[in-house]
Amino acid sequence: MKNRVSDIIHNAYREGKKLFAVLIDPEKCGDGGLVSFVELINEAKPDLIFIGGSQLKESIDSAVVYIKRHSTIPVVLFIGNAIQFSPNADAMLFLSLISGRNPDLLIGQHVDSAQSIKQSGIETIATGYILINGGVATSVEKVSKTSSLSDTTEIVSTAIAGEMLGQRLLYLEAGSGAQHPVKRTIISEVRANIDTPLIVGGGLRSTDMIREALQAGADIIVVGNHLEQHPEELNDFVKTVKEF
Ligand code: 1GP
Repeated sequence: MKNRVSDIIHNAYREGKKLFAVLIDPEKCGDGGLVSFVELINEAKPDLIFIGGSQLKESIDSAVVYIKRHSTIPVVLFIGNAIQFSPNADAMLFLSLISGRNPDLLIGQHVDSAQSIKQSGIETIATGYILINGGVATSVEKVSKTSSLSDTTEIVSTAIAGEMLGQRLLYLEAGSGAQHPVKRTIISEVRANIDTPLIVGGGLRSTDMIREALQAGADIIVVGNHLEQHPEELNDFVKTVKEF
């Protein structure tokens, strides 16, 4: 079953099929919230479940195990530090924060955790993570001690460099709870210059915003914050992506 999530993503990309990933932050959800949210997820059937948080300082293994027991949707670690790691997810976005110049987040933490991640057998997907200015200083910026990018040329150059370095996915991130999502012009400029699946997330709060990101060239849409507050909208969000 190795590389299953990567295959799902790259096959969809080749076929021009867009994907929806719901983001779960176990810290914000709590046990009761997780139980009801997983029920909604099983009804709406998003393509992927991303799980993790930028602040959390403990393993998310129990949440991963719970989801794996109660859902067949692939679970992908999207974690802000090695402490959150769980070997029971289907895959892990192996993130390199290529918009920043913090060596620890470009290669340092990767070296420290490489052997234990390899031993766990989890599928890793090299992902170039690019923070884009979303109108507010996000927790990722604070935790990573890096700044987000605003200049389109710099963003495009960063994405091209990431692709040339072999990143299998590129993630344009406006930050959780961003005031405004990644601009359409930025998505389309990046799309025009790379041939790698493009994840877009941060501040997406409506089906119109999702449609706009897809039209601009996003391949995978990630929504967390808004669905924590309005879980009943999950079905519409998933439908918007599936019907695109
Ligand atoms: C954050 O891109 C994700 O890492 C999703 O952002 O929580 O704002 O949907 P939101």
